[in-house]
Amino acid sequence: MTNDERWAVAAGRAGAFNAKGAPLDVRRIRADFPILAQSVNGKRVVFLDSAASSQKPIQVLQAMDEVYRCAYANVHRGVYAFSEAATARYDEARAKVARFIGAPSAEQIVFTRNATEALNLLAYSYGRHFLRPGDEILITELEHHANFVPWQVLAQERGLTLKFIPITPEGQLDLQRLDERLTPRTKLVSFAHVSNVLGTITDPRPIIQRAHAIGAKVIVDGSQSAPHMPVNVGAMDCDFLVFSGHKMLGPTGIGVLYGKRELLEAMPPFLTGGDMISAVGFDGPRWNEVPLKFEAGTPAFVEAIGLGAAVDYLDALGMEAVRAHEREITAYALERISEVPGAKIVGPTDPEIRGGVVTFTLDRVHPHDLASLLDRDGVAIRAGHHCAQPLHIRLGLSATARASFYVYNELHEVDALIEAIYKAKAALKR
Ligand code: C6P
Repeated sequence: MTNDERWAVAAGRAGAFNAKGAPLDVRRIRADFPILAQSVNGKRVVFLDSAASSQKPIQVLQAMDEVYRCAYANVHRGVYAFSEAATARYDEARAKVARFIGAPSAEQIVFTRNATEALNLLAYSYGRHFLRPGDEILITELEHHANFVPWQVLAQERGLTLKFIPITPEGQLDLQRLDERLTPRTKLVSFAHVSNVLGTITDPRPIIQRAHAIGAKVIVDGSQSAPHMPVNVGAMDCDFLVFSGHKMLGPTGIGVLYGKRELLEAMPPFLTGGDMISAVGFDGPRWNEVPLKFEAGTPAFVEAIGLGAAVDYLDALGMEAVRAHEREITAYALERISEVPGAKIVGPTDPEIRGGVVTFTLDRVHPHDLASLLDRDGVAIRAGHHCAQPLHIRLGLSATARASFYVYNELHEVDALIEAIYKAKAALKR
């Protein structure tokens, strides 16, 4: 096999596939994830924490392994074969990500370390350059800390006002209150497309339209949507979209910032150094073109190539099918968990407006105790505030338990979760 043929296999072209509109073939998918065959405490692992970070298929592992074995050299620097091959694959990964989210061009995809870094980049570069004392930033009560703290810091530093769209008792954004929260001083609106705690799917379009009508720019945090459903930046008309590779079958250390070209071009760099300049003299630097202006230093190009393979994998499954699968498993989990005495679902109970995240509390059982007891049965869930403490304050809860699903989860894993919950209740005499 030539290197190029190996590459074609590794890049996922020979991986899982799905006829358009067909349901996911989960058994076949699971065969691509070696880790799912592992045992934990003598039990076959039931991995229900993909909202924190997903598992990786062999196609992604092979794509990265292949670069290290066959085409590894620093990108954008060498004029020799390895460097040119690595650069071509890095550029190809950028183009795949652009296509995946419907971006008009690959240059509008900036690779970052993760969604958190992308949001910090926006706060530093866009926020510090374009916002003035007295301006307002509008976020929501359900944001992850990554879409909360950078704006709190910026607001304190620059004399800005941070405002919040409240949530309804059902756990949706209260859009009745949007118009009163949007004022002529609102310059930036930033919100999660899907909540990592409530699972709530927010239709971004009405918020974006109303924000644009008063001249504000809009950031969509796609960390919990881009991995799980079709996301199209053109249809949304958002100004920026951020997400992380590690939640969508890709490796850690690679994230994405999409931006409208004119905004990216107008923004100053975030980090400075090599690669992000076009020239440096003793009198000062000149910035490189976007997106390289925002990618200082040697980028995580092997990870970007891994993300490209993850995008191939998801594309082959079809994002409609991914969403349909998660809707089905979420509906089943909502139903089964609600039947457990003392269990309360946190967030919307309608799977149509809920991503593949089911958060709950169990009467007189601390979520951490529950998660530890479930682990004895090989069931991995997350417990805590899920980096959304303000939301938990608003809900009057210190911690919650969360099961989250992805392409490799099966309905019977929800049964395993329920069985383990009953065992935990019995062990705690609840
Ligand atoms: N949520 C969870 O278990 P990073 O850490 O940068 O890859 O992603 C940050 C982030 C931003 N927005 C949302 C909506 C998120 O859910 C996350 C990450 C994980 O819920 C880890 S705390």
